[in-house]
Amino acid sequence: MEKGLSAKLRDAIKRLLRRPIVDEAAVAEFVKDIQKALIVADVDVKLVLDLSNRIRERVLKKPPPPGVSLRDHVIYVVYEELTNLLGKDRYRISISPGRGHVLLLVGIQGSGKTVSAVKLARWFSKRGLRAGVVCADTYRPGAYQQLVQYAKPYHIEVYGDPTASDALRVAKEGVEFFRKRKYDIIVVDTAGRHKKEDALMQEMRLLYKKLNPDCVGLVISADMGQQAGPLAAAFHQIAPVGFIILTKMDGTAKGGGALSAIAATGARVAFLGTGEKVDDFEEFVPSRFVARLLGLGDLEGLLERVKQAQLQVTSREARRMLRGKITLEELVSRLEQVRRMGPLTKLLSYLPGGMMLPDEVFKELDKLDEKLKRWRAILNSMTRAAKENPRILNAS
Ligand SMILES: Nc1nc2c(ncn2[C@@H]2O[C@H](COP(=O)(O)OP(=O)(O)OP(=O)(O)O)[C@@H](O)[C@H]2O)c(=O)[nH]1
Ligand SMILES: [Mg+2]
Repeated sequence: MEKGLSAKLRDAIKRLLRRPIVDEAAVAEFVKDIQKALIVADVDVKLVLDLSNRIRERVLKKPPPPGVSLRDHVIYVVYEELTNLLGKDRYRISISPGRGHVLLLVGIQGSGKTVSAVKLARWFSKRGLRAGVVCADTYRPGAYQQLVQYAKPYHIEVYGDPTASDALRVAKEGVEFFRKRKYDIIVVDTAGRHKKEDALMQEMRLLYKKLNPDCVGLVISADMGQQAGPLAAAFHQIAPVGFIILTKMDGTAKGGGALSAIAATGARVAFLGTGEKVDDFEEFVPSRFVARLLGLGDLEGLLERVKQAQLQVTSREARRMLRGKITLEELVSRLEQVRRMGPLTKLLSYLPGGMMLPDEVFKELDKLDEKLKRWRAILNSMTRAAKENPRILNAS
């Protein structure tokens, strides 16, 4: 996904990391590399210029936080700024199980609505919810058969009437059908329409008003690039768009342009289509997406792990540490708490620039993991008195 953009951004980072010193000129060069990568990915030039100004400003005007190298600081700033550019927050659909939550999918012809309707139903059913799909496309010949073909292998139920010409009627019947059966999610697939096709846009307005869906999902193909922004805005005027599914992220270098243009309108991309198969579908989490683009591992995952490891220090321990009276037992258990977050080498790969460190660092850390295990074994075999005061070991 976004292979072109990702490769270019990673190359820029590698070039920065290879430099013996990171100074103003190196930062300028790095920012230029990033600009080129984003412009090729069809991100709006003004957005790119704003972003590069902010990166330069943040990196050169303020020193990095204590303990962070300028190199890592630059990469972290780029990570944050790109995350803001591509969407900032994630979107989560809130669902009350058993209520028959209606998601109305709309979009232009060929954007990927029909396959995305099934992808979405499959995504929810993998999470333990019952999801069905209604075919409310009464224009496209074979629309119902197409839905069934996608849905059948995954045992997803489809409601439709291939002979119907009234989209609203079929949509209503479909919702009723699934609600009676206590489904959690009802995805409604509709006909493709263009913002200039008045009659079809009116039909969409009617569907929105009379069907009263819980949420409208707009399906946009990533190859629209920057055009995705105005398109999202045009649909939003007719039916308030709750979330966007950006499809065909696998087949275009313009995904960055589409994501940034949508983010600039304030709309939210919730899912990405990443291939033709029903399982080629993922939630869009901007921070995770950008971390992956930059090859930084999963920063959110790291924060989560830190929380899980619950690095808590009791007040007694804190006092002893301050007095320099920390016992071997306490020292090893502190190290073990850090260790609980995962192997030390894995932890390092979560940090900006972590994967780019020389191999020797990883080898040393592996050894540290080993040492920690050995220390624990030795400690367990020691008496309490020896642990509290290791000097008595020498005396014996
Ligand atoms: N590679 C790739 N192809 C996709 C993706 N999503 C949809 N497609 C393809 O795009 C084409 C159109 O998909 P449909 O789901 O029929 O699109 P639609 O919006 O329902 O089309 P209409 O009903 O005619 O408006 C199909 O060939 C899909 O396989 C995706 O994420 N990646
Ligand atoms: Mg369709």
